[in-house]
Amino acid sequence: MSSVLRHSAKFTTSGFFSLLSGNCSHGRTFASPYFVSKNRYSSSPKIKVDLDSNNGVALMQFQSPPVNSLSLDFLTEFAISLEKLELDRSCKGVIITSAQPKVFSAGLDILEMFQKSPEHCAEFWKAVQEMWLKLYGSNKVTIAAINGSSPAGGCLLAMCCDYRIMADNPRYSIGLNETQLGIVAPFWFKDTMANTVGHRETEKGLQLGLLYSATEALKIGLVDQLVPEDQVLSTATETMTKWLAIPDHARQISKSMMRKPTIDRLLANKEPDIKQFVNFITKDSIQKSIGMYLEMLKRRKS
Ligand code: CO8
Repeated sequence: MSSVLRHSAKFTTSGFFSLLSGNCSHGRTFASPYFVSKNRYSSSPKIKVDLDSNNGVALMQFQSPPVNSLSLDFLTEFAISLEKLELDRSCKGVIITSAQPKVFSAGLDILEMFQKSPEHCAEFWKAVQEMWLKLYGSNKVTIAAINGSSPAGGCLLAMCCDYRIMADNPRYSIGLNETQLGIVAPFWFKDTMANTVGHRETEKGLQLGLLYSATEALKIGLVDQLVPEDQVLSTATETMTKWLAIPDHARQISKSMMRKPTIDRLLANKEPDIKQFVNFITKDSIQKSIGMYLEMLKRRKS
């Protein structure tokens, strides 16, 4: 299944670029007997997508136990789902949330970077790049409904959205904690964070690998709003209505104006970025750090 998905996924970066070129086509939706106004857009093993035909809002729910880690299969499904929505004119906005308790996403699947061949690491990193290019460059209004912890790649994913609503729960944290694993967030993770919270907070957050509590995240602007856990999704829906009230072309062009220079930087450096990742991640010392981190995760559990 995953190899089929991988082969069918010849991605182009849509979003802003299709807006500029006017290249847009209709996607197909599939009626579900379980939803009156919602179409079960897709229900792949790891991500469920429902599109509400009344308001054009898609709900993308991560359902990859135990912690929605971003494996190669997950990233491939994510890119395909988002591409389908991107090409569907009836879809106006996407709310991203988790169907797993306590975790929005644990970030990149560490096992994809541990004791793997350079070829595998390269393929994995390309999928991470595609996830970021598609989500950060999406023409749709994107809202992260963060109903659990969201470290590292999970934080990146949330930062790619236009607006972030987080559950007001002291047990949840969010941030780019890569240095705690002995690894370094690449320049486009750093750029995304700097674009979200500014240079100084990014400098501190990245060096110390800070995971912020929900309250701290709100204070530095890493999330836009905290609400009780049971209101995360309803608040996301209300917020979406406000964003969708803005004329779409004006909003899209404004978004593009803000994000395109950052996107262009990765587009111009995709291959060197992959090479750099592979060289770095396959080093013995880095593999040792990752191994120790995995051990720590297991020990913490017991
Ligand atoms: N990848 C793979 N497996 C994971 C991950 C992950 N990111 N996170 C957790 N798991 C596994 C655990 O090892 C555990 O496995 P097992 O059941 O076999 O022991 C299982 O998932 C459940 O984990 P927990 O018991 O810890 O679940 P909790 O609900 O208690 O906690 C958390 C959930 C808070 C998400 C916690 O699991 C956690 O902190 N995980 C680590 C998150 C993390 O540090 N992620 C960083 C990933 S690196 C990244 O995203 C960017 C890398 C950029 C690379 C740049 C290189 C150049």
